[in-house]
Amino acid sequence: EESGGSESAEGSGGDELISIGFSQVGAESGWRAANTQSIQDTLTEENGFDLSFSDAQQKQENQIQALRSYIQQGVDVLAFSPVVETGWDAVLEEAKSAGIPVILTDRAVDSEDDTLYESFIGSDFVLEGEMAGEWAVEQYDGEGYKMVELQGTTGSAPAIDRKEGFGTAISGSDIEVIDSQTGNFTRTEGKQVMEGFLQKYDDIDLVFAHNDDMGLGAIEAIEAAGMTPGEDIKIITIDAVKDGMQALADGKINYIVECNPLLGPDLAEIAQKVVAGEEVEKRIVVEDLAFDQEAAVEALPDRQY
Ligand code: GZL
Repeated sequence: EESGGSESAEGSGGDELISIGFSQVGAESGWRAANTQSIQDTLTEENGFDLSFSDAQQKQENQIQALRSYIQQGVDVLAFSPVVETGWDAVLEEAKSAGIPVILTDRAVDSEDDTLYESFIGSDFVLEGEMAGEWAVEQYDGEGYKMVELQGTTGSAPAIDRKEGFGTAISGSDIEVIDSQTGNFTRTEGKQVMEGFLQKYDDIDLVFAHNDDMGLGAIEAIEAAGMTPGEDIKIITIDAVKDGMQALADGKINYIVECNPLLGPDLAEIAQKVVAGEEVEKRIVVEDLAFDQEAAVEALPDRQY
């Protein structure tokens, strides 16, 4: 029978599912795996969605291709996590012309025209960098520490913003950044870059890695060089995924700022509102905690990801 009244919260009335096309960055890190799990576990048929999901292997051209194919399919709504900030205006204009609303999750785009997307759901990466840097200053200022930085994917919002936030926080301290390179958010590349730093410098005191996975790679390199991570060389990372929290509890990392990957529920709620033609907030900031070694031991048993 006809579904009367306004569309139900579970979807656009009755048996009709909301078709959503999602372009994911890739599968580069533990964070990304948890983020993908959250989206796939939430945007299900029983929750009123018909999800089309694609993994772009961290390539922007693959994301643009996926978004174009979803536009062709005529999905009700598009969502994606932009691998880098720039280069999206054309495909976002195409979505707008096709009358298909777009939701950003996790990472931001640099588009001037914010009518190109309905909402951006994600953490405040500058704040994450500041939280990490402020702890470093509290713990290590005044000791002439030399620091190396493992940056995330070049041009990505988290890499740009975490670097900015950390740099601002340590600017009044005597912590000296002696080198900074991208490890592309992966464990393998984090290890390779750290090996290079260890060959180049013999006085590294601190590593700031933009995510746990690169920090875990740095741990492997530090141990292979016969040193003790967390003691000879301190490590601060961002994400707080299970492997990172275990290393923190084991004393191999000194501090982790969380970046919550469980964005599925927020995305589902915003997508339902957008399809129902309701107003949605342009920016939804996900709250992040932070953990030292003691807090990690406490929190580990209950961690969902
Ligand atoms: C942050 C997210 C970053 C994580 C990395 O929201 O975009 O990408 O910090 C992931 O682990 O690869």
